[in-house]
Amino acid sequence: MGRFSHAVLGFATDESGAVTVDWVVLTGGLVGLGLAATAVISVGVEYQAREIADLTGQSITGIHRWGVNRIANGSFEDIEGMIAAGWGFYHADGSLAGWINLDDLRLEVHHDGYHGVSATHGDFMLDLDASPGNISMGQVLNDAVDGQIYTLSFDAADPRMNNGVDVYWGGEIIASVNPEGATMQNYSFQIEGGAGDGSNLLMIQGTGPQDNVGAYIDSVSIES
Ligand SMILES: [Ca+2]
Ligand SMILES: [Ca+2]
Repeated sequence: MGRFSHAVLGFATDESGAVTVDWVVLTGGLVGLGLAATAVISVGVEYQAREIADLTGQSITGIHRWGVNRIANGSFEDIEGMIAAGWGFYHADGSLAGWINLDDLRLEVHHDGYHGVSATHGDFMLDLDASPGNISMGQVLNDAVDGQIYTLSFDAADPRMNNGVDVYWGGEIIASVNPEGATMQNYSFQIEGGAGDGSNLLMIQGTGPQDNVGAYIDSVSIES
């Protein structure tokens, strides 16, 4: 359930998997558009829904994606164009598909099984201590809805047991985790759209000794 200045949205998924959208207009702000005070619409009339959503400054396609991971390349499987190394892959300019490199260091994707760590999805995972140094990387959720609660989830392992993972949302630190050992552990947090500085920037940062081996992460997701 998302709260807006003019409307409250209720979403439900029926047994066939189709999404229906119930709109209850709370104020007279939309009456000028000729809408009924209460209207039930379906995905089939998305154009109308988009008009309403635009009034709140939000995209209906963004609001819609319940149960969909909003993080791009959160499993680090997109290695297109990357340079192969014995341990994995990297781009010469340090970049990584889907992610913003926030510290000018190289973002390095490692093979499943490296240092005894198994990726939790696919063939690759990310090392938060690259060559050289602890990295900071992030993604902006451009379509995050103010006040909407999202679930951030990722898996992390630390075979050297001296590294950690700091997580920031909207410029504020929300978690500092210390996985212990080579077995991936799942971490999950609730985050709110527009919280902190309002940037909707997720930032993940490696911590610990800068010795080219850091915590490994995989399966990063943000879902509503
Ligand atoms: Ca993966
Ligand atoms: Ca390290």
